Amino acid sequence: MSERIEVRAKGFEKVEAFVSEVLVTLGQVVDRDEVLLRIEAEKVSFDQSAPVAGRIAELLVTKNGDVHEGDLLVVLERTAIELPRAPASAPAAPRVGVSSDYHASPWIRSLARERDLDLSQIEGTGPHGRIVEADLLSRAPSVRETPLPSATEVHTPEAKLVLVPPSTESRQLSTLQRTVARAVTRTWTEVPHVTQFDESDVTELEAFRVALNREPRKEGSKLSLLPFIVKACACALRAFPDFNGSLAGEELTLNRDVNIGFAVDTGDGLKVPVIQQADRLSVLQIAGEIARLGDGARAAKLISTDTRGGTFTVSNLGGVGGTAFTPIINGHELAILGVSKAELKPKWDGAAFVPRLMLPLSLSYDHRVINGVAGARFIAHLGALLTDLRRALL
Ligand code: CAO
Repeated sequence: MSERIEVRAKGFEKVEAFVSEVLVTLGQVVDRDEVLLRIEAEKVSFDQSAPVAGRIAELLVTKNGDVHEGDLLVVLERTAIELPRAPASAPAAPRVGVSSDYHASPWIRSLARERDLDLSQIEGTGPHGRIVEADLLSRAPSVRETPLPSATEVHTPEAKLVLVPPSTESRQLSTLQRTVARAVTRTWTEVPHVTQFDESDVTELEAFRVALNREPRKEGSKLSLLPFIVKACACALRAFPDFNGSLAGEELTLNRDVNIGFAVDTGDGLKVPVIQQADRLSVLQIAGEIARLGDGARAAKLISTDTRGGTFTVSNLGGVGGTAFTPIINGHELAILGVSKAELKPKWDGAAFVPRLMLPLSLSYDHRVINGVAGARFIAHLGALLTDLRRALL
């Protein structure tokens, strides 16, 4: 009569884990608590021990295989009759492939190696004279400071420490976060992105913006840098129509309208409302649209037409900080502009270093359609427009 005992992965919810070592083979007889597998998860290793003594009836994992919560790892066959072992009084018979005449699991052998202990000099106090962990600890008593839990331990060359599971709390992603997660995963995995970095001297533009904000205006909305950036992008897209397209399968569509989406942090997730026909709008009109759509996004009051038809996206993190980032292309568009925080930097003007306000630009584009030269030209053109928006009139 034999009883089958399933050994399943436990404690790996929401953790990426894989088998780093398989320490047993099919048919092998193991003791209770003998280590069967070593599992790596988030840079720490866990030992999966045998819950009972028995024979390995099924080994369902391989080295480097993924481990998920609840996976069946090993099936042990526990026999009613005690499994054959060497008698305790007699010296243990050498196992095939093992040159020593002591009885110890691979885990004990590796511990002994770590601690530089000679197992042939240690008398085992386990079943049938098997060397167990306590026998090693009596030789090196200082290594463990707290009692051993059943199966979760961290191993370092210096010591064996008990892993205290981190205190956690979990929550479900919101519907918006799930939608964004699916969309960015698709684009990130399907579209070969290249990100081109540059910076634009926006000293004069910023001075112009500050001066404009001091003027009383009917529209009322304060001008940030973003409407100028959107306007410059719209002009650049007119000059480089190949960036204003979309790719579906192998079919490239170039859009006649320039509809620019901009990323809004809603607090609950990311939304990208779209400024329709941005190339036909003035900077003040664009600022009005940004205010309207930004408020609508944060209040969850956008209607479907507010988020449709985008042909290019701007993600401005300049109000937050950072020097550069690699934005992920939105939907089936071909490019996206990431903007980081403008900073005063010393620039050589031919005679001396002068302080200039430099705006970091990060342009990600679909390399299936846009090549590196075009990417570099587009971002240089955009930078020149931001340095002197009068170029938009040309
Ligand atoms: N560098 C330096 N300063 C910048 C800047 C930049 N790149 N961009 C904006 N600023 C300044 C603005 O000019 C404004 O300055 P003043 O207070 O002196 O007028 C200030 O920062 C605040 O701007 P803002 O963030 O309120 O306004 P905005 O028009 O730049 O942006 C909006 C509006 C809706 C896009 C923004 O509120 C937002 O949600 N940003 C987050 C975008 C995001 O999540 N991107 C990541 C997407 S990828 O995960």
